[in-house]
Amino acid sequence: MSKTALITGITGQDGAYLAQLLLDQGYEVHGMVRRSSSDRFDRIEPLIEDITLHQADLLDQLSIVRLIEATSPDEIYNLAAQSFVPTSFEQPLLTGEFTALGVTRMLEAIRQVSTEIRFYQASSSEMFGTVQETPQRETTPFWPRSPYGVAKVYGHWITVNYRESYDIFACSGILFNHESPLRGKQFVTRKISDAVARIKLGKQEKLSLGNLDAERDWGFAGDYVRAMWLMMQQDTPDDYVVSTGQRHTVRDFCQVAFDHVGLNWEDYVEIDPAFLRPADVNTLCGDFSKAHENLGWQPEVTFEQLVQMMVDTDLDRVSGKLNDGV
Ligand code: NDP
Ligand code: GDR
Repeated sequence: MSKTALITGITGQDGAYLAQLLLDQGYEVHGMVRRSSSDRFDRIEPLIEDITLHQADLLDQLSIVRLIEATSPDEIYNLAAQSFVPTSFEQPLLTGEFTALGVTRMLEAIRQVSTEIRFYQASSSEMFGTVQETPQRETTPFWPRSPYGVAKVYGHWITVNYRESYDIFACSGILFNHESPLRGKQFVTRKISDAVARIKLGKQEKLSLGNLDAERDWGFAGDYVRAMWLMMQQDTPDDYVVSTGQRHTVRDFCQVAFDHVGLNWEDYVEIDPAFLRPADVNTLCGDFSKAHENLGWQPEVTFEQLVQMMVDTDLDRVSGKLNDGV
């Protein structure tokens, strides 16, 4: 019998990749979307006939309970969050409501409807912040550096707590930065790939960035949603780091992206202090050996392939060959 999954945050980058993966596995897929004055379903447009969307909101407990009752999912993937770190400094309370308390609302709804439902929480490498050891693993202490990171620490521990208190199959995936052509344009990787395409095609002159020295462990979103699914198929729930184990700076990303179209990044990139953060995370690098050993998971797409894939897709978009609205 086919399984049923409910994805919160289905309109986001990971939601789109995960929905496709679950459809490919034969799941019935339901997605939670919040009400908006316009439908922003660009990322899931190709799947729209194959999934069912429902209105509910992380801020509204009753709407979540009703949604879970109506869809009777076997698995819930909680991807919805206020996910942009700079916004969390501007709107720390709202970030706490969505990204921290939203997790408790989901878990309470599961307690109320059925503790047989499996739960995945989208935890983040931002929880490591000022890193206490390198590479970071499941046992590395957290030291978050933004209201977003702090909210994710709460979401992580409340997931662990509900697993221990109520015997819920609840997993927390500690995912390091993962990108794709569906990444939002505010995040640095897509900001760069979009700018490279525009500059190459004569539609933009400069690219303004903040901290070029920041190091991230960047992987491909398509690989990372596979790890989420694998966690939910195990006999026992657990927490896993998902990463590539490779570190690159924002400067490296610029270099590979501009090189790909035959341009020198230093001719176009300028620093704008407006993009610096009150506190930044300087370096992140994950050890995914537990995911490799227990789940058989490893990343497939390399850093260079990822950057080139993003630049190529943005070249198609900017030149009008691709009109997906993303
Ligand atoms: P996106 O920002 O692309 O997507 C976030 C999703 O959450 C959107 O679908 C958004 O809906 C939804 N959402 C936000 N607020 C609410 C709300 N109040 N009620 C209902 N839905 C809401 O994020 P990603 O796909 O990149 O990330 C998915 C999850 O994984 C997030 O929790 C993120 O914090 C976490 N994460 C991401 C990493 C990454 O590198 N991408 C790494 C580690 C963790 P709308 O379209 O309406 O805005
Ligand atoms: P991050 O991703 O904060 O790691 O969170 P982001 O791409 O926003 O920043 C990465 C690093 O790049 C530096 N940077 C800039 N960032 C942005 N957005 N814009 C710029 O112009 C710029 N210039 C330099 C930043 O200072 C930072 O150090 C992402 C999100 O997806 C989170 O939801 C997720 O949890 C983590 O990844 C893991």
